[in-house]
Amino acid sequence: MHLAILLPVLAAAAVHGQGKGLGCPPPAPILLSTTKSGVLPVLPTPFSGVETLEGAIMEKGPPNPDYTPVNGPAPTQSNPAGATYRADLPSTNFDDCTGSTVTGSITVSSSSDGNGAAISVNFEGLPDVATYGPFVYHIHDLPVPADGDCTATLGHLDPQNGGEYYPCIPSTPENCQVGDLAGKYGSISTSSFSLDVTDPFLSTAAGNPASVAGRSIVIHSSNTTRLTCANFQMVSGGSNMTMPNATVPASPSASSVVPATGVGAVAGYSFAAVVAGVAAFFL
Ligand SMILES: *[C@@H]1O[C@H](CO)[C@@H](O)[C@H](O)[C@H]1NC(C)=O
Ligand SMILES: *[C@@H]1O[C@H](CO)[C@@H](O)[C@H](O)[C@H]1NC(C)=O
Ligand SMILES: *[C@@H]1O[C@H](CO)[C@@H](O)[C@H](O)[C@H]1NC(C)=O
Ligand SMILES: [Cu+2]
Repeated sequence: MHLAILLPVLAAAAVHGQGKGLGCPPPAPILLSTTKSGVLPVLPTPFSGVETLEGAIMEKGPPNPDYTPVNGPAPTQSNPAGATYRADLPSTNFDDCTGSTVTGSITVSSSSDGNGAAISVNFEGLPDVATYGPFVYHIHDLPVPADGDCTATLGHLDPQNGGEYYPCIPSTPENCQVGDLAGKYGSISTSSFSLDVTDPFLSTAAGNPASVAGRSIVIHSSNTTRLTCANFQMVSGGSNMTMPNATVPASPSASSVVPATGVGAVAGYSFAAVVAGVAAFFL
């Protein structure tokens, strides 16, 4: 069932590499009318489908304080001392339709007392806010492959399977997608952006489903187009691998996603592909 949704998206992703930049122009929106793990795990009522762009829901539903993720609220994490990961944005945008190259980095470290992770964000060169913003950014499930295709990172890090239809409510961050940093800490409305915050739910331990190890960061324009992306790489005290002992869930989505993205061929990251089966696809 998921394959039927996936194929047109992948076809669009292949075609949209032919513009000015790798991801420019972006593909047309696609209607999503069934459940989709990590994006729309539960259908709202009434429901007539939602439009998605590069896998993400373009217009979210109304805030729903009663909604909790399918796997429950996110647990807090005790993180190993000294583990640090950093994602450095590349020198070219995936999508340079905006004419502005986003640069900078995001660092995620075990907090000094081990409770949660310290996040430090420094982005510059964001495009014109009035035209393209506000910008959102997330930790995505899979790493960026060697060709720089940000759509291959699939969806948000979402081990609790909350999906993205109901927007993150910052006062109840345990019910947000773990990787939805913009949802929890605010979207970006300036050309330069810095943030230092401690997130209780993000892990720096390899093998933890909420870990940053082996993941990526993606920055989007306001309509969810993926502007740029980068892999989290181990700086100290951790492991570049994620979910080394995960088992592939017996769902058709997992078997269709893994070979289709080709991520399994990226050395050192192949285990990350199994996460697609338990968490999100695309966005
Ligand atoms: C989304 O925004 C991008 C610029 O970031 C633009 O090129 C594209 O046409 C927009 N797509 C839609 C469907 O509005
Ligand atoms: C993690 O992987 C990246 C990319 O392959 C590499 O640049 C980095 O040195 C690795 N870190 C460690 C500590 O092995
Ligand atoms: C992963 O598997 C290896 C070997 O099969 C085992 O030694 C190790 O304890 C496992 N790690 C976890 C976190 O389950
Ligand atoms: Cu994202």
